[in-house]
Amino acid sequence: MKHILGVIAVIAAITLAAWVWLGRSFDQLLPLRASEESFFVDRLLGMQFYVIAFLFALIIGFMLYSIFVFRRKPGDDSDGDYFHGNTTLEIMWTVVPLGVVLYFAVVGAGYLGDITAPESNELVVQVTGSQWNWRFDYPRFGISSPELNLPKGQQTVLEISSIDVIHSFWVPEFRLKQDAVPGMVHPLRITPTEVGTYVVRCAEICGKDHSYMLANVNVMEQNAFEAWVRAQVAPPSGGLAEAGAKIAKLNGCLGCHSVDGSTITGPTWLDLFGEEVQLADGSTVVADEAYIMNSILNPGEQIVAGFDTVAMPANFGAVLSEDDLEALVAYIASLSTHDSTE
Ligand code: HEC
Ligand SMILES: [Cu+2]
Repeated sequence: MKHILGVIAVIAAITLAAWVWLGRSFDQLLPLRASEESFFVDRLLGMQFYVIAFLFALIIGFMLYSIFVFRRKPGDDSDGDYFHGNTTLEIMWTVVPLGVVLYFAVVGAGYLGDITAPESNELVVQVTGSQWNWRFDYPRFGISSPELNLPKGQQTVLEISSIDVIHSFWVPEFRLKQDAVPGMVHPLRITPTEVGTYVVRCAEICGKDHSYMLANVNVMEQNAFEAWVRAQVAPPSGGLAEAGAKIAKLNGCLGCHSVDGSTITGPTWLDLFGEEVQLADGSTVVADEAYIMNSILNPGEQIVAGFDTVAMPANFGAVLSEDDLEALVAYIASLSTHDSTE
C-alpha cells in the first residue's frame, strides 16, 4: 500500500509538471491560428497532448520509482517475487484506454463533420498542383492566379487536384492538409479568420524542386478581395506574347524553362522558336508552332536530346485552353532573335 501511494504521488507530480509546461508552451509550438478549422484541430491536439503527458508520466513514474525504491541491496542475491497475472489490472488497462480512444473517436468525428460541412454560398477555388507549381482558378469570376487570395470570414472550398504526380496542399496556419492526386478532385474547406500572408507548401515529396513548391496565400478583407477580383477581370493589356508570359508564370513553366539561355530542368526558351532541335531519337525538327504545341501537350513524344522524359508534367492539356496555347507559342516566339525566313 505504501508503494502504491508512493508511485501515484510520483506520477501525479510528473503529470502536473508536464501539464503546466504544456499549458504555457502549447501555443508556441505551432504557428498562428488563421482559420476557423484550426481551432478544432488545435483543441483536439491539445487534449491529446494532455493524455499523452499522463501516459508519459505513467511509464516514467513507475520506472523512476522502481529504480530508486526497489534497488538491490548490497549482498542481496535472492530472486524477486513471482507473479502469474493480475486480472483486475488487465481488465483495467484494457477498458480504460478503450474508453479514452472511443471518446477521442466520437469527439474527432464530430469535429470532422463540422469542418467538412458545405455551406450554400461557398467560394470555389480550383487548386492545381504540378511539378513544382500551384495554380489557383476562380470559376465564379473566370480568373486564374499564381497566388491564393481569400476573403476573410468567407467559407471557401478548395477543389484540389494535380496534373502530374501526387502533391499535398498544406498551409500550417490553416492546420489542414489535403492530397492533390492526378485524376481526382479532393475538397478542402477553409474559413480564414486572420488577414495576412501565409505560404502554401507541398507536403508530399514530388521530385527535385519539391521543397521549393511554395505559393503565397493572401487573406484579405472582403472589399480588398473584391477590388483584386475587379482588377483581374479587367481586359488584359498588351499583346498575345505578354499574355503568354503570364500563362507561363501561372503554370510554373518558368520553374523548368529559363528565358535567358540557362538550362534549369528543361531546355531554355531563348532562341528556341525557328531553330532546329536535336531530339533524343537522333532526328531533328524545326521548332515551329506545331512542334511547340506538341511539346506542351504530349511532352513524352518528341524528347529533346539530353533531357529527362518524365520531367515535364504530362497533362497540361487539362488546364490550358486553345487561347492559352497560342499565347504561349507567341511568347516563346517573341524570345527568338532568329529570323525564321532566313
Ligand atoms: C517540371 C519541369 C517542367 C515544367 C514545369 C515544364 N516543362 Fe517543358 N520541358 C521540360 C523538360 C525536361 C523538357 C525536355 C524534355 C522533353 O522534350 O519532353 C521540356 C520541353 C519543353 C518544350 C520543348 C523545348 C525544346 O527545346 O524543344 C517546350 C516547348 C516546353 N517544354 C514547354 C513548356 C510549357 C509551355 C510549360 C508550362 C505550361 C512547361 N514546358 C512546363 C520540363 C518542364
Ligand atoms: Cu509537390
